[in-house]
Amino acid sequence: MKAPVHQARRTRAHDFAALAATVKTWGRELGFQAVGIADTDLAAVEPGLAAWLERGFAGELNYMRKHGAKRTRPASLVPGTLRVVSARLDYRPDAADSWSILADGSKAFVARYALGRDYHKVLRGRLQQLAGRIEREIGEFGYRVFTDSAPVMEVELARKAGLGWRGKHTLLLSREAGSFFFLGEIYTDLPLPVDAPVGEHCGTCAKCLDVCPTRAIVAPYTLDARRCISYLTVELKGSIPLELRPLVGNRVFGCDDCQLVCHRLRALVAQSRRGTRQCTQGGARGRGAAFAREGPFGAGARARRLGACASCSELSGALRVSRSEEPCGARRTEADPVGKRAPASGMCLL
Ligand code: B12
Ligand code: SF4
Ligand code: SF4
Repeated sequence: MKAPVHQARRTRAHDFAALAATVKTWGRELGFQAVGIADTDLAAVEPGLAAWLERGFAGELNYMRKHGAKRTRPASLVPGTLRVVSARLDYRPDAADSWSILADGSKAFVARYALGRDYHKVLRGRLQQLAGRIEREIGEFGYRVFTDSAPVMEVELARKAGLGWRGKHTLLLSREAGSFFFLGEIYTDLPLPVDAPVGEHCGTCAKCLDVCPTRAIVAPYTLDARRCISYLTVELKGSIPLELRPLVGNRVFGCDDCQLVCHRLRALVAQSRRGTRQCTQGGARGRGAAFAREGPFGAGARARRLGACASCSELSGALRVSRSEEPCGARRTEADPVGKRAPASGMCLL
């Protein structure tokens, strides 16, 4: 991968509008469901990010406080960046059983995003291939690829690139996929034409705020990460605060409640159930299968190490589960993934 963006040596003038269209076609060929292009002006969200940090909503997410203005000024992170090519990769749509797993105390719920391969590697690989195709077409150019791997405002950039609108749960939503997708991007010095944002469709709905077990969405578009079960079960290094434990329930890795309740996702799940949902990944097992079948590692593998079956989220027989109101004292270490999950879920996995 090219390190800093440098001035491209382009031997001929390019039709950047045609190139943008070609990049989107290649993106689809590489398995992305949508690709859009944004400029780098994030001035409108800078005050919101600063306020979020100031209110302490980042909790122990120290990486959110580092890097100064690099997060909101792409050219400070990668000098020369003019445009951001933003890409959407859908993950498993088979959310139909989620509520029944959540309601069954003998099962452990793993957020749907964690059931496939490590998305960082999958997206990065595909974005790198996309950049490689551009390079073969136009010659050397400046770029870097990212996915959840650097100080990048991914959701806002994707919104600007027309990939969807911001839901009140703060995630990006699209008509086709709800919010069950990952985002990744290519920072580039190519002056590609930008896409227009799409309209927002939340209206007066507030279901995601109401359903959140820990009331982490403290206002529309504002999340207190310290209360979010995703933070508590995936990011937090210490024990989960006692008062939040009963609310975490059997969610052992991440949380999807605010997405599952959303009418956009529910519509897609219903289509999936009826078999009328069109496969967008070309796999015989339906949308999401291509992503899932690439092999187990990353978050999915971490979940499996806990004894949670990737496809049904049932606890394996190897683990006996007992409920514990008290902190079990287990601490996260790389060598002891079970111990590290136990306090998170409020369950003692002995
Ligand atoms: C930190 C982080 C978290 C934290 C905090 C989440 C958060 N909402 O901030 C925690 C650990 C809780 C988390 C959880 C999850 N995450 Co996360 N996370 C990130 C990360 C690394 C940074 C997000 C960030 O910048 N937060 C800071 C806040 C301040 O930013 P913001 O939400 O954009 O805030 C703006 C809005 O509030 C806006 N705003 C304020 N008022 C208003 C009003 C209106 C009208 C509007 C429109 C906007 C607006 O202004 C603010 C400032 O810009 C991104 C990857 C990345 N580099 O971007 C992934 C990312 C957002 N996460 C992702 C995922 C999948 C999840 C989970 C679904 C995982 C799970 N199932 O458990 C949950 C969802 C929880 C939720 N409801 O957000 C995906 C989301 C994809 C998508 N469809 O949008 C991302 C993009 C990773 C990726 N590459 O795919 N995550
Ligand atoms: S992921 Fe769960 S805990 Fe976090 S905001 Fe959504 S519903 Fe609330
Ligand atoms: S549940 Fe309602 S408010 Fe929340 S993201 Fe979906 S449409 Fe928007």
